[in-house]
Amino acid sequence: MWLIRYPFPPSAIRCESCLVSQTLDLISVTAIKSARAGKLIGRRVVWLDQTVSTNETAKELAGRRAPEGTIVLADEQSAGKGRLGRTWTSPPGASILLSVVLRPRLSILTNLTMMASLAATRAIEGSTGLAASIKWPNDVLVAGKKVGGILIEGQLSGEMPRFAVVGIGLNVNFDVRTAPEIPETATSIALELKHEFPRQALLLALLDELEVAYTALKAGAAILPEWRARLETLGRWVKVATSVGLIEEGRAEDVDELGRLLLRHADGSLVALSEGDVSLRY
Ligand code: BT5
Repeated sequence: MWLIRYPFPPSAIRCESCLVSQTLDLISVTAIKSARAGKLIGRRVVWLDQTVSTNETAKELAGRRAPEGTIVLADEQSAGKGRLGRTWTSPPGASILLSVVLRPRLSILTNLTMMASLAATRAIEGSTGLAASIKWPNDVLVAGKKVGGILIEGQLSGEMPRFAVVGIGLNVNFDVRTAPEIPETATSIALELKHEFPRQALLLALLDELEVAYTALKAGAAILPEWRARLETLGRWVKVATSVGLIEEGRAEDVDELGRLLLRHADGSLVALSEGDVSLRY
């Protein structure tokens, strides 16, 4: 199948339509499997050259009793998903597209975005040396720009979670400037480093950090303080657009144990928001 590819760096061979198999930055499934031996995250590895969305594949597998820790990885998504029906853009072979099947207890379900964004920022810093931060609730930032996003989906059985899928997309060797649908507030690891970076190294670091953060979360260890410290949103005057069409404006004062944003309105009243899109004012 012929596909549009966004080359990086722009000065490199320009190829408007390349075969996926010509992708240079390969991920080795064998190396991932051996690195994850004996671990929870990645105990089963599903690699797909192409899929609709790794989250969709992971949900399907989870519904068919895939064990906790199963990971789904793809080189390309034909309909990558953001929150609220939005699209996640990724050219073939240039991004990390990962979904993890988890079976968390109810009490930690709302902390999964916190856990995943913390793991992603730690992995970026540890493997690339770039400083990374978080824009509440689910944006992973480098140099103040969006380098990745988190999408948590799941299914409940009565009140109990049947499974959760943690979807993580990271722009690695993606020249986001070539994709008109992506806002100017986006970046990639390669753009920030000014050279290409092996996806494999970042992916292995990410799986390690997910293991550490999820183990801590399950054990009841506090991951909130570090997540809070990485939130660039706090202390700023923000506007939050919620999915039900409300606009809340005020100072992003703090976050609570559930990961909700505590917003102080100009009249002094406080509201706890569990979701929304933040625009930073100042
Ligand atoms: C997110 O949604 O940021 C969650 C993205 C999750 C993607 C992963 S990839 C693996 C797994 N499988 C999936 O199908 N999804 C997950 P949200 O906060 O709603 O942001 C979406 C918005 O970000 C879009 O409407 C665009 O404005 C912008 N956007 C789209 N692609 C982008 C990219 N590659 N980099 C930066 N911004 C992007």
